[in-house]
Amino acid sequence: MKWRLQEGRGEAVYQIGVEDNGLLVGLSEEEMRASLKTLRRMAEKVGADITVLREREVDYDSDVPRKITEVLVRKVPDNQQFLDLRVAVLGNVDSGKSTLLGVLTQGELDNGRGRARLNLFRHLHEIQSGRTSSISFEILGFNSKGEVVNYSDSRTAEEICESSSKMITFIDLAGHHKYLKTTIFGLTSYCPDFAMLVVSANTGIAGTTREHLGLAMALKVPFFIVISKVDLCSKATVERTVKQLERILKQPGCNKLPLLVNSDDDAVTAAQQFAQSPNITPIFTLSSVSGENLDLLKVFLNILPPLTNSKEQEELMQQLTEFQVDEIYTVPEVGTVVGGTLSSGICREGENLVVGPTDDGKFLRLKVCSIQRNRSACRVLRAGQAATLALGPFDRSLLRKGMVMVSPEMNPTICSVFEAEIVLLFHATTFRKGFQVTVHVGNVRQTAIVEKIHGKDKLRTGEKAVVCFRFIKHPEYLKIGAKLLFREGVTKGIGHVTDLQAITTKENAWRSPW
Ligand SMILES: Nc1nc2c(ncn2[C@@H]2O[C@H](COP(=O)(O)OP(=O)(O)OP(=O)(O)O)[C@@H](O)[C@H]2O)c(=O)[nH]1
Ligand SMILES: [Mg+2]
Repeated sequence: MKWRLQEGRGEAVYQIGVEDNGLLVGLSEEEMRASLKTLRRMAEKVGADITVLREREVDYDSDVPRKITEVLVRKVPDNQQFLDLRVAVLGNVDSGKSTLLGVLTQGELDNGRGRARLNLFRHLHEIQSGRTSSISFEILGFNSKGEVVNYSDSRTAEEICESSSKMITFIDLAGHHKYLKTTIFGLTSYCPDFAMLVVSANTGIAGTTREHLGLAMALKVPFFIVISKVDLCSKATVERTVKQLERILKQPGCNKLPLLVNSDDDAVTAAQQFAQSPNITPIFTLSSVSGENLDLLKVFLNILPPLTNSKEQEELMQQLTEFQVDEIYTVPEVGTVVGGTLSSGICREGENLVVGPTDDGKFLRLKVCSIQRNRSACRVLRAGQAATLALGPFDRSLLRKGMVMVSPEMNPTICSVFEAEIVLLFHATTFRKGFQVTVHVGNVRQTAIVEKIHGKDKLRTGEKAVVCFRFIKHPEYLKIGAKLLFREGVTKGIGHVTDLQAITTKENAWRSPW
């Protein structure tokens, strides 16, 4: 059990009544009771909690009824407060993303006129227009019994963190085309484990839905689908939208296996199969107004495991510290605060790091004064975790999104010129030398100019090539192999970084800005 929990990063599902070779023999009531008792004792020994997910009767050659029970065992690792997952929320404008998150995280149903989303908005113009334009984070916790912990019975994020053994952080993104840049940034920089694509039942696949679906696929973020607003239309309309989605998912370009979730049992199966093969795409049909099927999504989210295994996680933690700066704030009495994700290593309170590159390619010293996760204090941050770091008196104007904060011994390679192997997905004008595009790589977002296309003069839709780009403003910190996405108007492409023209940062000994 210890090993399995470690493998599953704190979670494991046990099937009792299934033989090692997969034969569904089932157990009699008496045997099941004894087995569960043993499992419970094992769990107690390692400090884990267990929840029965479901019971099934099996058709086995026997007079007495025999059952199979599936049990979720969860143990929060000693060095962690809770298990956590990040889910980016995608979908067309008005499909009901913010509303669904409002309902999940506040615990109260919507009135169909935008009540539930109010707490999620960050700007006055968002409240007035009802349109999300920025990126906001919402948390939904589950306690050790698999029950939801949210604002309905907790007052603060800190309270939610304290009572949860698993925490899902939703990244609410904007559906409107106007904010696509911000939405791509949300998807590339916050390293979500999963994406949830929300489609309104009454409009079906419309507007930016296809584009968002394409983005999740290009960035290889496993996704599941929520068809919202089923209260607004007939069963037949909902079915039509499901069919439309299934057809698109099965197309050769997507190659997904849709799995419609209609019962608790389906939700358990969906979570387990999804974890084993991200090609499975669970589909939920629900309403944030009537609450129909909302429970199925909760069952699914409670069991959904992280897809990276503990070994990859260990390896990342062994590397030097690297924190991606995604947001910058000034907080009264605290000073400059940055939000982002620790992509590798460990970061402790009081740690000295360097941040850069600045416009002239330098890295500056700074000290991490304190760390917060989900608005509560945290002493140690581990690879993969998102957090906000307080930097005390550090001058905010020296920072920008897209910078990294790294260990001083890292000698980060920065570059203005880099090469990438790309596929041109769509273009309107000619893609050739001199063309300018917005390049997204992780949290880096900058206009770059095409300097050279290897072996070709120009590129056509669907063609592959190695292309040399130059950032027009300032150098960036990039890594070979990083996924890249670029666009300009309707021109779009994806690929990965293959080579960098490194600018050495060694000679510019770390400067102190104060
Ligand atoms: N009847 C009904 N209305 C819903 C449901 N979900 C959302 N709505 C309404 O749909 C409208 C749009 O919802 P939002 O949550 O703002 O949509 P969004 O996807 O976040 O939109 P953007 O952030 O602009 O991309 C609001 O008026 C909601 O009250 C639902 O399940 N049923
Ligand atoms: Mg919204």
